[in-house]
Amino acid sequence: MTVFPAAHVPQVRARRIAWCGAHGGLGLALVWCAAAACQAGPQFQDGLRRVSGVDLGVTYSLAIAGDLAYVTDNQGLTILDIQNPERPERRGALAIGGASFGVAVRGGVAYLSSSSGGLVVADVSDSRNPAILGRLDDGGVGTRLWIEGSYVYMADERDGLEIVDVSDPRSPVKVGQLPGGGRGRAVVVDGAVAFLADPGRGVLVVEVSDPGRPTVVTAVPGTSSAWALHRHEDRLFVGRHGEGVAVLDISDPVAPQMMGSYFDGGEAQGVWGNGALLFVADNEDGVEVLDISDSGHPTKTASYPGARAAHDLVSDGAMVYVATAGEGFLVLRFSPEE
Ligand SMILES: [Ca+2]
Ligand SMILES: [Ca+2]
Repeated sequence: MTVFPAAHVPQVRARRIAWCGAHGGLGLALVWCAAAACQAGPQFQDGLRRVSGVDLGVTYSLAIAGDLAYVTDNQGLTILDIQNPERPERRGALAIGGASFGVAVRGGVAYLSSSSGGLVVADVSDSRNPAILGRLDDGGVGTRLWIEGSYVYMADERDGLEIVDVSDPRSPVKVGQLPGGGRGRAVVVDGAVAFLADPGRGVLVVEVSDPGRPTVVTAVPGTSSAWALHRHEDRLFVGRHGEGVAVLDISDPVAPQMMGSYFDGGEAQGVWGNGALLFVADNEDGVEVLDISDSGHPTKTASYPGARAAHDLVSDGAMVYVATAGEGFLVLRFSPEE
């Protein structure tokens, strides 16, 4: 649910585009994919640099839309203007009566999970004055979520996966829940299939063609401790808490195949990948960047331990926006030529 403005494309990227030729049309992420494919030998050197930060205390998750970052914390939501990444500015904040561990934003509306187990729908069209439109409280611990069509798919530490009809934002209605619950931490939806990260059972493939009856199809072997998810094209990136990251081939979404994995300590709580790079919010290890141009053999290419207690991140392949417990919101820049 993340959109990046073209203004965030760094100069180094422009040089690589010229070198490799045109690969436009499918977004910024493909540019890095193409750039990596054009080079031989070692592709990246350690090049993560701190750009700026905003001390928000403990932050948990984030979404980027346009020039704004939506960051969740112990009070709920803080909105930052990141048009100038070197000087993020606070816009507004929204207290929801507790912490929020996940956020998605679409069309001036923010969907926030609540640590008390429900969903909060907020009008953020005026970023200086966000306001709650509606909420659903059903217990559990809401974590990360995904919006698709009229539904929010929310992972829940008690209820597994919940599907909420938000066609009326003032009155969200839960229409489906995983039978038996589960420990949901993150969810990605791809058509009729949802991938749910459950640290107890691993990545669950859930059939969601009938939102009223989500059904587990399979659990992917080797993904126990699954905590974080990000999808790019036919690959699903999995952060495994205390077990590193895994790359899955989901070209057949109901039968994911393990392509490769990497672990050198840390607790991968947030992941963001494209064709060539995988950014990891590795909790006490900070932020790490893996070269995944060979998905079968990920290798670490950069790290920034200073992003202490990194919980989640979003990137466009160059700018990296991080929710941490150590310093709040951080902006890093990945420049592999440095
Ligand atoms: Ca719940
Ligand atoms: Ca690590």
